[in-house]
Amino acid sequence: MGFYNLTSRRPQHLLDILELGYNVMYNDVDMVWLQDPFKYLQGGHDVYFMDDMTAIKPLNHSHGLPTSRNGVTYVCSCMIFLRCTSGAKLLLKKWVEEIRTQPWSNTEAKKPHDQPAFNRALHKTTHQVDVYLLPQSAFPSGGLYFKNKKWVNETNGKHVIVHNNYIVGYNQKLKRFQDFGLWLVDDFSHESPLGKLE
Ligand SMILES: [Mn+2]
Repeated sequence: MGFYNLTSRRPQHLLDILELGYNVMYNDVDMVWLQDPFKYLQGGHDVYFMDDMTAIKPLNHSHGLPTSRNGVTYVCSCMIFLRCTSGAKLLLKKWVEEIRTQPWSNTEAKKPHDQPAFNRALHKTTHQVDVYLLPQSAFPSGGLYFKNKKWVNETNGKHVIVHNNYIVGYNQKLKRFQDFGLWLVDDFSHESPLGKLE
C-alpha cells in the first residue's frame, strides 16, 4: 500500500522539480549502476526511459516509443530522465491525470499503479513529447538480465543500469543481487556516508 501511495505521487514530485528549472534523473532503489548512464542520454530529447520487455531486441533497435499490436506498451517507470522542457512537463501532467482518472488499473492489487498510467500518458502525448527509448543492451529489465545468461554473455560490457525486477520481496532481491555479484554496497561501505547497510 505504501508503495502504491508513494508511486502515485511520483509524477507530481518530478513535475515539481522540473518547475524549479532542473532536469531530473529518477530511478528505483532496486537498480544497480555499472557504468555512467549520463553519456547515454544523447540528443536533446524531452524524456529518456527503458523498456520492461523481456524479449531480446536487435542491438540497433529503434529509440522511438515502442509499438505493440494491442496498443499496450511496457515502458518502465523505474528509470526516467526528464529535461526541464514543456514536453516533459506535459507528459508528467498527463501522467498525474491518468492516475487520477483510472487509479485502479492494477485490478489484481486494487491499488493505483503508476506504470500503466505512464504508458497511457506516453501514448496520449505522442506527437507533443520527444521521447527516447534507451538501448536494451545497456538498460535491460530484470526479466531479461537475470534469466538469460547467454544474452548477458553476448552483451558483456554493455550493461549500464540493471533493474532487479521480475522478482518480489526485499530479501529475494538482495539475494539475487548477491548471487549475481551485483551487491556492491558492502565492498564500498567505507566510502559511503551511510556506512554498511544492514
Ligand atoms: Mn523496481
